[in-house]
Amino acid sequence: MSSNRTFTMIKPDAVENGHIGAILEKINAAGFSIVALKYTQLSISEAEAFYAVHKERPFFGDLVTFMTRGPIVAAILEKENAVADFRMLIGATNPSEAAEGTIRALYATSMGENAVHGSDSDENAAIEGAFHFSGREIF
Ligand code: 3AN
Repeated sequence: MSSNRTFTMIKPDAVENGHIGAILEKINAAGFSIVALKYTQLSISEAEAFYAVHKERPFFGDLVTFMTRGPIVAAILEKENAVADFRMLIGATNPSEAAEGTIRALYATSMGENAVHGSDSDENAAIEGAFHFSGREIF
């Protein structure tokens, strides 16, 4: 995957609260194209693998429980400077620190339940996209 792509998930809290459509709308309005899209649910072992980098953190168990409690939307997004621009669009990890108008300011409820994921580097965008999508699911 080239550096003009990033990976996102609309997390179980935002799905439960009916925000899939509004979040996809904001993503498109910000100039991102959707090149892969899937409605799915992570198993416990999949969530543990996806978030393996956090496995020593005190919130790891809660994070895995949260991310597996219901369906998510996974997507690969394309835009120039995708990783950095998408991090700007979603806002800070803690929604109380997220800038006005960002997806987390609008739809996140807490630090743990923060509505969306966005890759933090080109390398992780490629790894995370490949975790969720096969080559024939990416356009
Ligand atoms: P981001 O999603 O902004 O890249 P990361 O990668 O540091 O943030 O954390 C991954 C996920 O772990 C967050 N989206 C959030 O759901 C959860 N998380 C991070 N830090 C905390 C924390 N201090 N307490 C609870 N959950 C957290």
